[in-house]
Amino acid sequence: MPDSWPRPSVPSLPGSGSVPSLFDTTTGRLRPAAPEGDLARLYVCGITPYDATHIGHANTYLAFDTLQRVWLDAGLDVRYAQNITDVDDPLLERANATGVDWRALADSQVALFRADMAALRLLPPHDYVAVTEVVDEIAEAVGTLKDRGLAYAVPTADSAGDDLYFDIAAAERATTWLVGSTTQFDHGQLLTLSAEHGGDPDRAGKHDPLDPLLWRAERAGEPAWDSVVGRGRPGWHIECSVIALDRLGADFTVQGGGADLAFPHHDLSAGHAAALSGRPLAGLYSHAGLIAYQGEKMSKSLGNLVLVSQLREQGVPAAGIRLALLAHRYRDEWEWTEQGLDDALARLDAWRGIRENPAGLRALDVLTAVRERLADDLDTPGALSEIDRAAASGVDDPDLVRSLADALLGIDLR
Ligand code: 5CA
Ligand code: ZN
Repeated sequence: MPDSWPRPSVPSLPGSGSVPSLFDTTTGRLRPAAPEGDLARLYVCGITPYDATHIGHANTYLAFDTLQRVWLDAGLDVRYAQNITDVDDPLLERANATGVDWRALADSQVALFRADMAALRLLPPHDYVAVTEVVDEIAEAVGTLKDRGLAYAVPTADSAGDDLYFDIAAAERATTWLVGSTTQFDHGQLLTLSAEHGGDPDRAGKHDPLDPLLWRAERAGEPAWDSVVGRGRPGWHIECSVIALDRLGADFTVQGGGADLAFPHHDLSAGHAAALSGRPLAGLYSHAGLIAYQGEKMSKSLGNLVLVSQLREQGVPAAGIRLALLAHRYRDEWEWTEQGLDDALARLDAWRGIRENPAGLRALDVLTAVRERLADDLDTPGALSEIDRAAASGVDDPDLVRSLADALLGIDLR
């Protein structure tokens, strides 16, 4: 398993906070993000390492960092798993286009990502799993689906083997999962989203246009592994189902990622997991809003990127980057601007200057207010405004405010 990154310290605070409510993509409502026992289990989809961490990625990982901090403050234990999609079409295309070996490209970008995550003081996953480490497990899962009649072969023109697809209709008969059921989308939207996010609704020979690829038979010039389902490489959704089931078990607490993953990725991962385990993948599906820049969604494919590493090289403190992101509700969609960063740096200065004032706010009241805000669907803008008020008026115990900013928001003011 690749190393994740060093764990930042999390100060303990007096008393405890509440288990938060989160917006649930399945129902379109707020629901308690509560485990059955004392262990909250979280899976957040990791990067496809062909370009370094941009502000959109940072926002998504920060959302689920905040969730973990709130869980820890509520007295829960947390088990957190994240994957690395280190073999997939966009990575291989970028490697080919730039003449770099795909493994070297992935290694360099994962190293940069880890350095960015550490600098941003994001809590590291306990399980950080690259797809190339678990190809055998994924192939075995695909074989199981095939044995159960939930996968079928589609012949390929240009290779010896067959591609394997997930049979959505058969899986719907065999489980309680229905395609799209973890989302609010209608069937037409599912088709559009499938085509936009790695699916191939027009591929001939499929039973249903939405059926996703489970295993891609070897093509000339592409990496491939020998396996129980032939020589090839894993499809996308099955990687996360298998890693999550293996590391967290079925029906874990929260499945997280950016809003672009709600369909097809998380929904079809849930379908695969239901077909493999007979249980739901997760209790709650949570999605962070997509960050735009220069009028369009920030994306590696469009190239309109603000990289965390560039900001760090320019000397922007990581706490300033965090505050620029935390000034927005995690699931809002918004555009990154220089002004937003300047405002965050001014706020960081104000917080660093918080003074002791026996006649000012009580730090314990600030803590209570921040906890209430965060328990309400991670309302970080609300939490920030509570600390703004404390910084403006002074508090009886500035150390407690510094500790709560660190523990709950990951902002180091010392
Ligand atoms: N490897 C897959 C997930 S298994 C993947 O989507 N990789 S990624 O590198 O494209 O994205 C990593 C994470 O960042 C995903 O959760 C994705 O939803 C999120 N993300 C990508 N672009 C943005 C953006 N502009 N704003 C917010 N989050 C984003
Ligand atoms: Zn994923």
